[in-house]
Amino acid sequence: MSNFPEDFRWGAATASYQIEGGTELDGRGVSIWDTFAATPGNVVNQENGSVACDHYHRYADDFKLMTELGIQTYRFSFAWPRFFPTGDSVREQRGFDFYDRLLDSMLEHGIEPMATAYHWDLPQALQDKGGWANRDTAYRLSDYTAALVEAYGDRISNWLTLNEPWCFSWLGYANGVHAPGVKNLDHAIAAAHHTSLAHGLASRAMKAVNGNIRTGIALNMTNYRIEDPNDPDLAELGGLLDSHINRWWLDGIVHGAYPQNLVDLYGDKLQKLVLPGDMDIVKVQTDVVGINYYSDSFVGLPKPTDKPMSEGGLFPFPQRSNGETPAPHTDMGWPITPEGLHDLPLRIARDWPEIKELAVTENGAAYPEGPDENGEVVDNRRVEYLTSHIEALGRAVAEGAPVKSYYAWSFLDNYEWAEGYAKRFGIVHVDFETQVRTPKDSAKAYASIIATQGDFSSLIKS
Ligand code: GCO
Repeated sequence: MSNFPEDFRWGAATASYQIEGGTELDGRGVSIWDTFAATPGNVVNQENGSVACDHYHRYADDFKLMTELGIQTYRFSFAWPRFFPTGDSVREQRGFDFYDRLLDSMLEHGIEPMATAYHWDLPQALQDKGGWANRDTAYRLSDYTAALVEAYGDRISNWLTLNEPWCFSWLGYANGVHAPGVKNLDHAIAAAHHTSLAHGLASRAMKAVNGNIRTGIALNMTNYRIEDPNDPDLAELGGLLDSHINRWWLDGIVHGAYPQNLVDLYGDKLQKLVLPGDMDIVKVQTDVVGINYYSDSFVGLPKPTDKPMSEGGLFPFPQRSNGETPAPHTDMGWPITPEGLHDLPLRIARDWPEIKELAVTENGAAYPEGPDENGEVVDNRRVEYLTSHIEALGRAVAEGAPVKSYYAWSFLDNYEWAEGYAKRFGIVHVDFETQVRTPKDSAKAYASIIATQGDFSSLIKS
């Protein structure tokens, strides 16, 4: 018996810079990730997305493989620099034409699109003017997303404005481990506000073009497990972390206000950025919230590695976080905590009941397994990760969490940002020398889950 309703949708997710390649083709402009990857020391083996999975030329075969696995919906992202190479109003028609072909192929294969307008590949020309630390970028994103809906709103119903604004604000502008590699607290706080503004502006601009579409946002979220909730310092830190990762964008969208503990902490660094009327823009009808969930976070005794931001730490507050996390871990060093995908959707439904639909827009694990002597990819740990998380999600759905879809991250092994190609998240193996795709055992397990609508009783071998 499955916990998932008949209309629950099963998908897979990717992102433009991570799979497309073709970064020099058809007038595409330079993105901040091209620049960041070209800077020695930023990315493992100084790898970049110039070829990646060559999806730019192989998308039809990839969609064929998706249909063979029974994948019903595909979360992909548009590359802003293909449409507007310098981030202003100068259009590159070849970019529009490429995604026209890609979308038609997707639809011909019977796959329902979910489009992410921005998945981190900002035109470099905008970064040259400050990027997300510059308020104007929010308005440029709004114009860009309106142009996307004008071109594709007749074929795409489900749109996400931004992917993980926390990541590209704080990893990009606070500790600089992601593009554009800035290390500046003021810029990070500005990016955190301007991305909220961008979602509000873009959501309205997109619906003004086509009122039939649904707009959303994908947020990386987690459950903060505090080792000793009775420890006032840990409780305070857990509250700051929860506001920082989980509440900032959702409180803005739903309540038109940022979490008070961060407003107090940031003080004038934030107040000077928030102009009259901004929070009325930030507060916006959001039809679906995408949850990118990988693992829980543990707030406990300090670790020697905990550093303040001034020494490269990640958070703008006293670093007493991240106690030793329980094993086992994935190849990214993330603890494996499937119950978190039961708890988190229910927490969101409890704390933000105004959000009527949730989607798990990313969930998956990095493991290195490749083809064995028989050409099979036996990735039992990823099979276990996916089945345990989907089983936990099913219980949350049965308990009332309004989750309507699940997207495995990722369909293909791909460019894992600063890790380059060293970390493999795909349910399909990619040989980056030959571009040969090989469905892993996890792809076959996922196909079974889809075929049985997540009925694990039928999957558990008798
Ligand atoms: C993210 C991005 C993905 C990553 C994935 C694994 O969540 O960071 O959306 O592009 O590749 O999450 O880190």
